[in-house]
This record gives sequence, structure tokens and C-alpha cells, in this order.
Amino acid sequence: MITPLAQAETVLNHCWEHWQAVANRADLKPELRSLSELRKRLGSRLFSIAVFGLVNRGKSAVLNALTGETRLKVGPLNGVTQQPQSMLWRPESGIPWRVRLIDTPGLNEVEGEAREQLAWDVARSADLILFVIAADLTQLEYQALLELRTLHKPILLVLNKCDLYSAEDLEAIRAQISRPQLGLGLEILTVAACPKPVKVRTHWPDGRITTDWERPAPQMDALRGRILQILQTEAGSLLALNVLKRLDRLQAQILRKQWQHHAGFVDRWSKACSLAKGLGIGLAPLGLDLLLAPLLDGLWLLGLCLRLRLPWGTLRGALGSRQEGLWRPLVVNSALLLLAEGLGSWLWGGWGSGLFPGLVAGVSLYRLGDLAPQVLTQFATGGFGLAASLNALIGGDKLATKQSATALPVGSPL
Ligand SMILES: Nc1nc2c(ncn2[C@@H]2O[C@H](COP(=O)(O)OP(=O)(O)O)[C@@H](O)[C@H]2O)c(=O)[nH]1
Ligand SMILES: [Mg+2]
Repeated sequence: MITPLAQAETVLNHCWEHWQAVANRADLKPELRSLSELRKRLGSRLFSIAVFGLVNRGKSAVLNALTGETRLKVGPLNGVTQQPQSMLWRPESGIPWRVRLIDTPGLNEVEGEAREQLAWDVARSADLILFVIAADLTQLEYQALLELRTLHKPILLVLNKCDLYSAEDLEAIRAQISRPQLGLGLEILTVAACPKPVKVRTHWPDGRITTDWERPAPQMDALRGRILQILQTEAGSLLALNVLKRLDRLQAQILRKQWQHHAGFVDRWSKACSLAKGLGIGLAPLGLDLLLAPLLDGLWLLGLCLRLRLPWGTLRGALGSRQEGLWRPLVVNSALLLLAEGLGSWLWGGWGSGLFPGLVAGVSLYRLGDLAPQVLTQFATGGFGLAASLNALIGGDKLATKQSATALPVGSPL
């Protein structure tokens, strides 16, 4: 059976080869560079985990405790983590993945559009998101979670600082977060990344009693165990899903630039085809003109697809799709043409009978020009099997951790 990683690789390679023909275009350089990075990413066996949450929830502490090293600065003051920082973690022998852990500033510290964009970029690049909280959800945390969920990524909710709560309190917090009206359905993992120091009294043989403060060992088993399980069972699918989603965005960006770059051609071609259709139908005898109409429509669409280098299958998808396809306006155009034929011969007869349908056919094709780019782009974006692979991954049962971005509650039940 073909693995999701192999499937993603095939799609990515098709896409890469296809756009190589325009590799020397300056305006497409950033997208092609990103394509090449995605290819590297797919071959790297590097799994990316980003941590999000408000300030002081213990995000940096959680990552330190996961790796067992104090590599990130931890502190009670706001702004200890200023920029996203990443570190590599080799989880365990026997797991063929390296993990990139990405620490981020608190979401309530992120100010300004550029910083917010950076947070979104980190979230998009991650294969798995850890959202760290340290008590029941606040309104801000809930909103942030809803936004993150729109990325269609697996999110583990990490309830940190469990050393500060009794077992009953922890159960109550979990129940609060899991209540159905929040609609989150997230997996909650309870940890203590950096437990509060406790007083330890030592009774010495000579009768002395000393008191010291000692920090208990972190309690990370639940989170570490879950991450290792994901790495063993789902990492390939999650990486494939992430790469394909980013490819989807890249492809949409490339296509947007294609339409901009070829705007002049599209306009000239649409005008030329409309004129040809108008004249052809105006001059052709009845019967032949009805055959000519779909042929010229097809020629116009084919010309657009070839010039814009839209992937094969775009036209089939755009014409064949039941809902958003182009067949509906094309059928309307044909019906209009038939009507115009009838009206033309009834009103004017003879030579005049061809002019009216010719005019209607030309204008209706030109008007279709407003609709076609949008529909073609939509079907081209999912070309090379991208849409099918994404649907198989999102809709399939391969991902136990996947969360659907649909069915979110409207308004805030907090
Ligand atoms: N009691 C307790 N305090 C913690 C725990 N984890 C982190 N902290 C404290 O929370 C504060 C913020 O930690 P930090 O990792 O810098 O938070 P960040 O801003 O979310 O990255 C620090 O003073 C940590 O010592 C925990 O498990 N238990
Ligand atoms: Mg921090």
C-alpha cells in the first residue's frame, strides 16, 4: 500500500516538475524556493512541534522538560521568550524521527501585525501543536484555540502546573474544558514541567534537622508518551498532510501570479474568441452554428489552460464539477443562443437572422471571461492529485489526532 509520505512526494514532484518551466520568472522565485524547501522537508524525517499559549503558562518549561535539558529560558516575568526559538530533540533510539521543538512568545504578548503573522507562520509550519494552559481556559485561550483549529492540525492541550492542584481540582478543570458546548474535543494531557520547590526536612544521624527547598522531578510522562506514540504511528501522515496543505497554498499563490502575469493575454484571447464566435455563428448556417458554439467555447478554455500552464485535469474538473463547475454557464449560453436563433429568424429572417445570435454568442462568451479565472484557479489549485490526496488524509481514518475545523460553535460559550 502506498504510504501518505510517498503519495505526498509524488504530488510534490509533479508540481515541482510542472512549474520548472517558469522557474526563471522573477515574480515566482519566492514560491519556487518554498517548493524546493518543501521537497527537502519531506525527505528529512524531521517532525515539527510548536508550542503555543499565553505568557507564563510554562511553554518554555514544557519543552525543556521534554528534552530533559534546560535549553530555553524560563521565568515568571513576561517577555522571557521574545522570538520563536527552536531546538532539535532526538526522542529515543528506535524512533526514526528527529523532532524540531519550536517555542513561541505568549500569544498575549504578540503585538503588531508582523509578530502575529510570525505566530501564524510558525503554527502553519508545525506538524503538531501543543497548546499549554495552567488552569481552566480563559476567553483569550479559547479564542486562540478556535483560530488554531482552523489550520486543521492536531492540537494537544497540555495542562501544566498540575503540582499546584489536588486531584479533584484537576478533574474539575478537565471537565470544564471538555464540556460539549465548547466544542473543542481536544485531548488533554496533564503535566508539571517545573514543579514548585517543596520543603524537605533531613534528619541527620547526629540528631540535627535541616530544612531545604527541593524542586521535585518534572511529571511529563503523559505528554512524552503521547508524543512518542504519535511519532511511531502517525508522524508520516501528519508530515504529509502538513506538506500538502502548504503546497495547496503555494499552488494558489503561483496561480494568482499566473493570472496577473498573463492578464493582457487573457483579455486579448477572450476578446478574439468572442469575436470569432460572434462572427462564426453569425455567418454559419443554422445547425452548423450550434455545433460551432461549444467548439469555440472549448477552444477558448483550452487556450487559457495552455497559456497559464494550468495542470491537466483542471478543465475536466472545471467542466465536470456538479456545484461550482463551468457547465452551468455554458448550458445557459447555449440556451440563450437557441433563443436568439429563434428570435432572430422570427423577427428579421434572411441575413438578419444570423446577426442577432452572433451578437448574443459573442457577448455571452466574453461575459464568461469574468467567471472562468476563478473557477479554473479553484480546480487548478487541487491539480496533480493534490486535492484527492488531501481529502484522503483529512477524511480518512489514518489520523487519530486530526481535528476537524468544521462544526465549531458559533459565538463564545465561555
Ligand atoms: N508550579 C509550577 N510552576 C511552573 C511549572 N512550569 C513552569 N512553571 C513556572 O512558570 C513560570 C513561567 O514559565 P515559562 O516556561 O517561562 O513560561 P512561558 O512564558 O509560558 O514560556 C516560571 O516561573 C516557571 O518556573 C510547573 O509545572 N509548576
Ligand atoms: Mg517562554
